[in-house]
Amino acid sequence: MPRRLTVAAAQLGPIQKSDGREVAVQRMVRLLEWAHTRGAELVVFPELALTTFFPRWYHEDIREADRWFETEMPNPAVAPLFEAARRYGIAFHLGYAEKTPEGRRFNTAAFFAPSGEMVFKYRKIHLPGHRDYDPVRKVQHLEKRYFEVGDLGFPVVRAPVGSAGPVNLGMMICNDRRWPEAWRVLGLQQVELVMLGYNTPSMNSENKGFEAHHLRVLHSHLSVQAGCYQNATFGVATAKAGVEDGHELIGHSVIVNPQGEIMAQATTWDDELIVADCDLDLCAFGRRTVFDFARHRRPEAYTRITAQTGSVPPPEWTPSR
Ligand code: CDV
Repeated sequence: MPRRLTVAAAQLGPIQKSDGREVAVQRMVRLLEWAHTRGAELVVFPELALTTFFPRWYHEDIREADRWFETEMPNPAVAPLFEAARRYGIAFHLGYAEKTPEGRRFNTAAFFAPSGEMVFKYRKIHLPGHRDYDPVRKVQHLEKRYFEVGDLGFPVVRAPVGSAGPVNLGMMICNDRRWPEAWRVLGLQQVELVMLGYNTPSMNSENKGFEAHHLRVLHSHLSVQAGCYQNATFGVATAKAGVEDGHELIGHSVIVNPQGEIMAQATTWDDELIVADCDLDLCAFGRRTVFDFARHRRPEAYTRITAQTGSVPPPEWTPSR
């Protein structure tokens, strides 16, 4: 009996700074309605889906940014989303800013069963950007100011989803997708579906404010396609897209199969749903052939991966005469 799962990426168009959570939630409910119409059993929403991408705004006192954070999940503002998920029987992944009862702040994603029960949570590990106001940048990227590095590792959980039965589920958030180590940690736990949301500015503000548009999208797709292929997993990568208060984010959300092929791709910078039917048995094929880790991996040769953070120059060879 094939294990088939219909998944969707629910891309969100821009959310302006002045938009309250009810604006985002209303749009997300509409996306869940579309997902239901199109037979999706699992929906992935973007990183920090409930608000504008606030790390572009500097606050001297980080407590001033607390209005962007959720102190509990679910909460009254997201109740319509949870009601819609229950009504349609759809499981979903939601990215949000989390402030814990101890006052710790994380860039978080959680996966919920249609009942609203939280199945598991992930806190972003690879935080890009900087901690202090940078006068040289045209746009700030203050994730290192507002969030702590995630403390939950890269968990994979086996949980029943839709008609597929139990599925090995993993998560990463935005910048994590550029790090092969993150994918491999999920691959080593036999992940079958990686859910990830992103907010990627069209401009690389570390590159004197310019980088060709097509490279931003190429690098995003390259990372997800390579990660899926090399770890024999499906991936759903969902963008927040379009122009938020004058600042442009790339779209191009994709669903990728374990061969690294794009199965579906968003074509707008707006709210858009893309859907794909996944044959989860394709993951086992990758895991027993080229990426049979038990047979082919050589961890004894990879010690630098965990022993070292920055790169070091290699020994130099000079001609003897
Ligand atoms: N939200 C992100 O993590 N954005 C980064 C940008 C800053 C490069 C990304 O990897 O897309």
